[in-house]
Amino acid sequence: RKPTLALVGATGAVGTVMRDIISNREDIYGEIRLVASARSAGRLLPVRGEEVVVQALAPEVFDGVDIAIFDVPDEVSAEWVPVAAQRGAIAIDKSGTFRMNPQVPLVVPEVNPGDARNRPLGIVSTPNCTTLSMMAAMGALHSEYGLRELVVASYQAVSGAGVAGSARLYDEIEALSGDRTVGQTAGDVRKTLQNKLGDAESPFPAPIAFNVVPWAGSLKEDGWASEELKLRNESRKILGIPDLKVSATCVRVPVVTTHSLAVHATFEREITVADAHRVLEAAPTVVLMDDPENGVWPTPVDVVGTDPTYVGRIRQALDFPNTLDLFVCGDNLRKGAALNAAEIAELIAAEFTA
Ligand code: 2RA
Repeated sequence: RKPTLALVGATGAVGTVMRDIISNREDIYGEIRLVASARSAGRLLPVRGEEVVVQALAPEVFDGVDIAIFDVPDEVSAEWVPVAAQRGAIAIDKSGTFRMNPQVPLVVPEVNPGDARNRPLGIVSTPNCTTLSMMAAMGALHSEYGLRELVVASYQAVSGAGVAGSARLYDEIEALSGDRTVGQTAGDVRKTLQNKLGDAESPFPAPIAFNVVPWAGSLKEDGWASEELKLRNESRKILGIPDLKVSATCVRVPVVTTHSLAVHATFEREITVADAHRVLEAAPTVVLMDDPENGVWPTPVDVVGTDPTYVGRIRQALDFPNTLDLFVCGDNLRKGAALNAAEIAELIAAEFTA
């Protein structure tokens, strides 16, 4: 039978992309319920070409639901994912709440699809978008060459911080445009933003237009940002390498959507650029864009709105044997969030129709 699907957080940045993705992939669901906070209840939103009334989050909305995809803040997931599971739905959760719980699989369908079947709590987690941006590529390389170490710098888009993140970048760019002297003196960008935008709240701890901000997420021990620790812990769990060495620096950049990562990856075995090309060309969800002589490499503006993981700038590290340096781009709202959750839902939906 066709499973009933609930999309929880249907009105957010990821929820909007999720409705689009579900509407454009194979139609495998019976009913689709849209769920959001009480504030959005009653709104009509399109999915599969039909307008559907948004329902307020409540225990009863999960009655009769087979699969519930959650894209809501951590604290909302902590409260409501167990409610959905208890009411019989298999919950696919995008938040950070359950990802590192040993009883909850953390799944990237290209890398560890089998893990989705082992879900004693009825919960499957989907990774953070920063981790996801490189997982299809790193999983493919790991399966042949054995990954040992990752040193990563991220270039994260503002929509990773939701609708408010994109809105803030557009507001700042508008406020700064027109004055061709701004950005040339320390403090002038902050001053102009203060004059034009006043005390309007920003999701970022520093101006994001005309800037890069070496901070993403919340403060954790010893000065680490939560995004950096997620990259480490989640990569280990997804790839099944508990002792994978990972060090990351996460940076927010003035890009609307699509995260990029500069990756320094060390393998058990010697690996050449040609080896990496062969493996990545064969990986169905990876697009190789690596022809530096002709200026071919991925950038966010060429990648945004598409599904694959794009890889370029692959180089054999000069001073590090068994190590490659490469650059990865992935749409943080699609593969980084909604698409991965939709793909997990499809794995689970297949159990209903099998
Ligand atoms: C960000 N990775 O980019 C986060 C979103 N979960 O802010």
